[in-house]
Amino acid sequence: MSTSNAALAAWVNEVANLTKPDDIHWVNGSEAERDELIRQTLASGELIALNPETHPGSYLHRSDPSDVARTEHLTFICTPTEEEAGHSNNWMAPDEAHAKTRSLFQGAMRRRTMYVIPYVMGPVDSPYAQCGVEITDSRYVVLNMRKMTRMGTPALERIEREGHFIKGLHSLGDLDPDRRFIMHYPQEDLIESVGSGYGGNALLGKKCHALRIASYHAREQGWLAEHMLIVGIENPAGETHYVAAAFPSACGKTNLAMLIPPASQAGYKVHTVGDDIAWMHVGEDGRMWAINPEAGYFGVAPGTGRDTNANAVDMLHKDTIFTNVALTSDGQPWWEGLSKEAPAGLTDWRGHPFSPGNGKAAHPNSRFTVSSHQNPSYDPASEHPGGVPISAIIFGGRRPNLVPLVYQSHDWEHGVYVGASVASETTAAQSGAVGVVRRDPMAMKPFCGYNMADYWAHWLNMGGKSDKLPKIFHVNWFRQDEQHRYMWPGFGENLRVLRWIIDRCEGHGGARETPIGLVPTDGALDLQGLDVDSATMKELLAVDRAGWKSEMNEIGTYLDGFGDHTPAALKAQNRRILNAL
Ligand code: OXD
Ligand code: MN
Repeated sequence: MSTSNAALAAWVNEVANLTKPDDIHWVNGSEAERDELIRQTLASGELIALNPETHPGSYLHRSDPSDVARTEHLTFICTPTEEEAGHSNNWMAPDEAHAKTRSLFQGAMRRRTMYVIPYVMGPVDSPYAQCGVEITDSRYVVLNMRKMTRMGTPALERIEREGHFIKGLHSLGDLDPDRRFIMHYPQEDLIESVGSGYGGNALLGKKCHALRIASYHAREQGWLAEHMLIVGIENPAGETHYVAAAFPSACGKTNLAMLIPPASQAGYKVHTVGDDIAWMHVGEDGRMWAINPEAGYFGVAPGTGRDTNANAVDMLHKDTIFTNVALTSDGQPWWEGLSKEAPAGLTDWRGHPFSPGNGKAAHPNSRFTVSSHQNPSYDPASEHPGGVPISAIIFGGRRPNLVPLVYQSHDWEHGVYVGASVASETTAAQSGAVGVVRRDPMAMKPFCGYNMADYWAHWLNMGGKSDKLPKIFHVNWFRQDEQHRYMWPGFGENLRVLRWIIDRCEGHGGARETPIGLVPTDGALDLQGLDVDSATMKELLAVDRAGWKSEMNEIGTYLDGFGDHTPAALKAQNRRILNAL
């Protein structure tokens, strides 16, 4: 196979001349192709077959132990000036970056096959979808891209029709962290990733294309590319509201997207459109419409169990690729949280007999890759070319202290301020220290493809496009008491908070004014049958003025750090709230 698109043919040629693969394979997405890839990866040891009775079509991949998470310090935005990338990104001049990667890609695919993967982010016939081509020497990447994107022949056909595509070049290189780079050239529509096989670094359609490159174009073209789940909540009367929610990595986006209503919320249904990324456009009717550019989930396994996310457990029993989970003696995947006790005879994620003194059985950032069609709560509206209408945008983070369970912004501009000031404890999804509170505006700190402050200005501009935009909220499921116990039960019970949010969007739902925003009045949240005492509830909804003053001062300093680029409107919001406090 090859292509009638001259630019694509020339680029593939150029890459082959540089990387010197033994073979070039154009990925068509067929089942025969998948079967052959699986045969080869089983033979090479890249995949281990799981128990075919309990987990048909499912495999375990053990990555290099130094390659288990996104490496933000090795991720660069390569714009002509450093200012365009902004100080929350790592920047490298395009010439320097090209020179570095050129030497690393030189001959990197010798004795390997080079796979050319045409893919579409979004429903294949959506006007909001975008095409890309990833070239990789990793069969694991090809098999993951099959689940995470719409790829193969239909994607190539769209590229040949439209001509335009984002280029992504990936090689495992030698997996040496000292020779690992994830480079983004937004002005060249190009991504180069070398030295890592980890999802966020290697499945280039996801963070690299659908967030970093797409966010850059979204600003030019007047839409939003966001690190957000999309979920529909259907009430007992059969009306569905969709919300989009941004949380930093490993804060439960997948769980919220697949929420199962608890017994007390009978009659409600939850429909999953996406668990990680939303592309949102203002439609002709003035509402915001969102598509999920992805076709699968690359979810965090630990903590996923029948009591926390039964839909996820149910969707992982076939046709799933697991990465860095533990293995039971009868060939089933296992991770902390799947069951209370670790089964006897477990093999840990490194392939050693599990011993509790030796760390976790599954890596804390171990993952599953699965097609979204396997999710019992999958929403067929995910395939609508025009997307789904969004009623509310929700920001959140992991905040053990201070931040209430939920509050609503006064208006769009205040909502942008709320998004810009999101902070959260770091997790195992990125390499580095875990549990440190850092600012993660709109949960986009690791994913914004240009200057973060210009991104805020773009968000503010979007506010002028319509008076029917979603209302903006902030939630915090992670408040802890003095004994470090979670104060809010979370998971399915979060539906109670989503219902208040939807009530607010419909123009009812009790709320009281506070300097930081609107919080539910007594009785406005449905607490029936909930095991949280009233003192705890009061604390979860309280606004601690002294604590918020220092938070606002910190946010002010943070905003100032972006110099002239920081929109005046955000500084004014900061002053307004400080005065009110
Ligand atoms: C992810 C992440 O994998 O945000 O989605 O790290
Ligand atoms: Mn994510």
